[in-house]
Amino acid sequence: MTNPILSETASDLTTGFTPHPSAAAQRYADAGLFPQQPLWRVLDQAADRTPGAPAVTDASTDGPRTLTYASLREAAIRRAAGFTAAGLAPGERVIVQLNNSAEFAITLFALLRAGVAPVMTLPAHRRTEIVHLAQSSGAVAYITEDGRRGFDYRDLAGELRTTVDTIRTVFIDGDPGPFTSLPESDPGAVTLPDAAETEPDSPALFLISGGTTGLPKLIARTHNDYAYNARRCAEISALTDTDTYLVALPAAHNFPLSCPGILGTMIAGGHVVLTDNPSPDNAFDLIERHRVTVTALVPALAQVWCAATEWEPADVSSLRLLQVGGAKLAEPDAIALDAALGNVVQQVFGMAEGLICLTRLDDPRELVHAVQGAPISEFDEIRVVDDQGGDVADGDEGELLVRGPYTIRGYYRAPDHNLRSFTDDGFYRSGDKVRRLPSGHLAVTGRIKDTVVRAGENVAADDVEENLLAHRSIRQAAVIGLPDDALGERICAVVVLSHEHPRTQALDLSSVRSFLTERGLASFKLPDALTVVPSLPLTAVGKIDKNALKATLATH
Ligand code: OOB
Repeated sequence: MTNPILSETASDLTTGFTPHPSAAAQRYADAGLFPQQPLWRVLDQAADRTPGAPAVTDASTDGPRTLTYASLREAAIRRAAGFTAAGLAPGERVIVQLNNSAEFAITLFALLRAGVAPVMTLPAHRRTEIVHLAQSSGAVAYITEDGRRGFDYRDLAGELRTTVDTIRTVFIDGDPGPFTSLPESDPGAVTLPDAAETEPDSPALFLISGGTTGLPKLIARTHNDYAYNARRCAEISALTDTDTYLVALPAAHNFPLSCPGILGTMIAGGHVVLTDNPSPDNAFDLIERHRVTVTALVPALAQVWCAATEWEPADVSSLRLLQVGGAKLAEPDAIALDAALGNVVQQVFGMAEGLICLTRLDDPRELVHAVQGAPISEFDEIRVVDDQGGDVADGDEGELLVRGPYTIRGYYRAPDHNLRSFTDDGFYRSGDKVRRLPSGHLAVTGRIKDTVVRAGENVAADDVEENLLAHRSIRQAAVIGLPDDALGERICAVVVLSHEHPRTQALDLSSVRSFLTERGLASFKLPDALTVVPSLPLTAVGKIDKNALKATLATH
């Protein structure tokens, strides 16, 4: 099957890539924001500075394996030579789908060294997403692993090869079956690209859009913008070579990859520990064993960690920064985390498309609990607009639009989406509803399109959710609209009970409605149905997946 979007020049990396307009690019470059080097140099420079320092520890296997910066660089160069000898050429795209491991780091840097652009898919992606991403990127190879962890990616590889005809090679970490093992070659036997051959404003890698509607889109991040993203996050989080960062979320996601994540930790010369098991019993042990200082979680996992501090015996006092982002961290949860772990929370509001907001280390704790952060760059241009596109006053709610040095000007090879997702003057329409404080901090209040249209009234899901979360018995809440003959849509509240709720008692709709009424919620916003579930479905990175919920509940 060939992709009709792709033209004859589809093999070219920059076909379908939207760079910054030249005036903006010049302004960013003149300000010295960008390193003007291939992203590969992040590892190369750390290996020059501190060759013997630990770079990555793979805690995903039974016997942990540590690579120093020098040995990681050497392994990456040998693998880059292997990929080149196997026929991968500079500018080509490959799909990478690996679990958190040292192989992930070696492979990522190997591809960057070989000038090949990885498409950073997540382990939870399946056939629909992988086929779509391979087609839209024109990928020539698929790099994944065997069936060690309950899912056999070699089956997916077989389907991919028969469906997408650009895929020439499949490389497997582990038992390759009918495919090829991850390669290694003598770098003397091949020609790897020179730093000077890399255009630093061209795509270094592709992230996947996190949206839960439709198929994911490709986000091209350049050598310059991605290094800048990682460096600013590392500076704001005050990372140094004494820090150890635990990768507990899927490593290919922007948050643990570059905010500051793996790349930011390496820019600072620190140590990266990777695990694919973020459960508190495993993660707390790793924090104790490796004296982990920084890690990043989504709110659902952070809640689990917070509860586990009550019974897990491991000493986690080395942790100085617990970054939480990807979805809204409720204020009571932020307060509880700070209390349980000692004022370690940093809120992170970010997107693969670019903009990253962080709370600052010296922000008052009350502010850290209440807002999702402030932009990391003085060059980030933020607008908060009403539905006519006019700017709202500070403190008022509106849609967040953003433009800046590390925010894309267009999705890769998606002209139709770009017409909708970007303004004429190049602002990205995030779809997020925010309030901006005079200090520049942003509080995220919801998604602009996340509404239930009930009997002609528009009800914002987040409004009802926030009020539900104030109920002692409710730990998590998702409000969705379900088709209804009489109302158009009916409001369905799906909740997870808190530990404070008496086990023997049901939570009933009428008592929840009375509770919400007492809080002052308008009667047309009250849920028509209440469903109690043991847990909510999550996306590939661990955000509440409302589409999955709607699909399950609509069939009931
Ligand atoms: C991160 O990136 P994506 O691309 O998976 O998702 C971006 C979207 C945002 O537009 C927003 O809707 C939501 O996820 N989001 C948050 C949030 N952080 C992200 N909503 C509320 N509060 C937050 N703190 O999710 C991502 C990328 C880099 C760093 C952190 C998260």
